[in-house]
Amino acid sequence: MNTAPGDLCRTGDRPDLSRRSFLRTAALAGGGLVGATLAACSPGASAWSYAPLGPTAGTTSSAASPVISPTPEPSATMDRSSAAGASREPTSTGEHDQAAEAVVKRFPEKTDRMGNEPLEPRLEGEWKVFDLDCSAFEWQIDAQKPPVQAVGYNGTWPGPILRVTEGDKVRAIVTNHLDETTGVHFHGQAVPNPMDGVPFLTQPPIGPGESFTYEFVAKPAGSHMYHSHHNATDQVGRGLLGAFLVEPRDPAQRYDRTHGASQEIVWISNDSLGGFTINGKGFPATVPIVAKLGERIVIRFMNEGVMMHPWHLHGMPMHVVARDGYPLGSAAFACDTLGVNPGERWDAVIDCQNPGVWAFHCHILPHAEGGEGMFGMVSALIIE
Ligand SMILES: [Cu+2]
Repeated sequence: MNTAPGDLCRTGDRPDLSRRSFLRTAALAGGGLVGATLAACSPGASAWSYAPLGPTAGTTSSAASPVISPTPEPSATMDRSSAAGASREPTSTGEHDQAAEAVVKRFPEKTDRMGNEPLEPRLEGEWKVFDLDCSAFEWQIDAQKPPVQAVGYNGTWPGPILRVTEGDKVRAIVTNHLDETTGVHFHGQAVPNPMDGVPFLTQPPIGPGESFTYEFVAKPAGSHMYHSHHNATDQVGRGLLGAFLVEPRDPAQRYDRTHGASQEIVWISNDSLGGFTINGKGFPATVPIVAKLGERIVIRFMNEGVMMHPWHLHGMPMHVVARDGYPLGSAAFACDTLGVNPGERWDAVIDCQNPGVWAFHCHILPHAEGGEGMFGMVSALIIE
């Protein structure tokens, strides 16, 4: 497992993301988010290729996944229209500037706990066993707002990252500590039908206090997810979701998915109870991606929400190499705005060649910026 700079973002401590460090980088960029030098952003650029690895070559077997997050509305009960923040009227330009600056100064804001922690499986014979406990808990989307009543796997939103290799025998023992029924779907996996996790269609719902064991052979490889498939608008909307990553067995194929990236970021969006979030957090409690100049990183975008989000990176293009776990091969493309529909996963490689603090946000503006500044689906790529 790598310990890339961004990994620090996953801990509550974020030692490398002190205000001093952030401001230093902002200064480097020429004045922070606003003042950052505009980059020559030419999507389609031919500069990027599938050529052999440069010095940034490394393995991306890391389970690491910095958690990024954005800030929704203060209320624990979600109202998407007001969560937009756009409805708030600043009384003057000065007040707007004050609020906008204050929220940026809080970034990256520490919250009590983060999701996306890797969960190592137990080995039982040739089975890789994951224990998943469904429970209800309070979850901080933003440190200055009341926590939301969440549900999740193993106490976090998103749940732990489950990582296996193609062909592994996977056993997931799901125990329901909720006071409601549930079921787990391994989204993108070619499981035997009775293991598909759709209550009343392929299995009885898992009742409170009950357990259900899912067993299947991991395939196909790629970026996948696991989530509730029962009362899902509510349960997934409140955090019953996580990343299920299947590494290709063939090392060459593994390269096709990461292109030697030294840092991997799982980026799960959601847009229900907690407002507009990345990995269960809203700006300024989202976690920036921190990379070294020249580093190559890969982002696994996953959308567990109910609406499409066009992710826009300032300053440099993204090179999209896989969709729903399937490598795009010669159909890979460059862009700076990538729409990710509900249920989709897209893998994008970024060559961090432009130093500075770059905004990285959903470009549906009511999901990201309003009268009181930025919120929700906003983070940053910090290239040092
Ligand atoms: Cu959006």
